[in-house]
Amino acid sequence: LKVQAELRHALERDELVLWYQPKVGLPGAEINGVEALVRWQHPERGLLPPGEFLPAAEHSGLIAPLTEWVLRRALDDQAGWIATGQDWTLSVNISARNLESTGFVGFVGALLAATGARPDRLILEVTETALAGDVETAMRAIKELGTLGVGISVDDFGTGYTSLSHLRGLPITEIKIDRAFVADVDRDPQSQAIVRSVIDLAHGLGSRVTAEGVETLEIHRWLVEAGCDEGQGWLYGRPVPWPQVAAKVIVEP
Ligand code: G
Ligand code: G
Ligand code: MN
Ligand code: NA
Repeated sequence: LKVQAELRHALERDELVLWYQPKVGLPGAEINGVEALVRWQHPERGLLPPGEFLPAAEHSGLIAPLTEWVLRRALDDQAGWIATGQDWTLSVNISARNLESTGFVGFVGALLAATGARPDRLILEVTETALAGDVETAMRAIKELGTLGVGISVDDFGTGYTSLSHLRGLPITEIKIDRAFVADVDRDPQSQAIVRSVIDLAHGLGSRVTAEGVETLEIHRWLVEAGCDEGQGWLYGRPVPWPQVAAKVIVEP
């Protein structure tokens, strides 16, 4: 309860901050886009990671204003980097609760119209578990978001409980392979089989595929060889405030 009251104040006092992590094209690792990752600059406890306050936000109804704050701020930052000539896509994580709330799609549409942001440069990341709750409502919202022209990404793919049948008919533009499978993909035959099939599945559905948690050059090389489209992870760049976003470019013979 204390954290809820504090979080309400945090939203009013603008204590949340967004950091961005690069998403890079393979094989060269040029920046294709960035993912916004929220933090809370708490007056006493310092910079808090999302795991410390997102669950409370989701249980208290504060996730709606929080996601709205994130989308507004992130689109504003994106306008800043577009002004400096960086045509990066913007990925924003949304919660299952957002998809269940009636005003959400309308909010996104109105915000795009008000800011003039290009819908096809915005990607909304939905975790697989978002499709495991009120599936009908979530699927309807995702279809409506697709109609707005925004990209839809399935985050942490492979760890949730989604039936593959839920993917059918959804306007999915990207699948992100969970870092649990990526961490040892250069060494473990089972991870290799799983990652290869997700790459195949994504391409078969006409989507792009992104590997999360790329930490080493060996993993990067394996993903390039396997035909993965994009990577994200500490090898290329950690989350940072947007003016500092840069990626380690990989040049191989
Ligand atoms: O940045 P970090 O690795 O601590 O993120 C931890 C988790 O928090 C990730 O799974 C990420 O998807 C989630 N997350 C980060 N920012 C946001 C946000 O703005 N909204 C939502 N709903 N989840 C977020
Ligand atoms: O679930 P989601 O993809 O939204 O989570 C993003 C989270 O993953 C962020 O909190 C980010 O800090 C973390 N992350 C990003 N790259 C790496 C990485 O290479 N290794 C590890 N262990 N975590 C990462
Ligand atoms: Mn994500
Ligand atoms: Na993820």
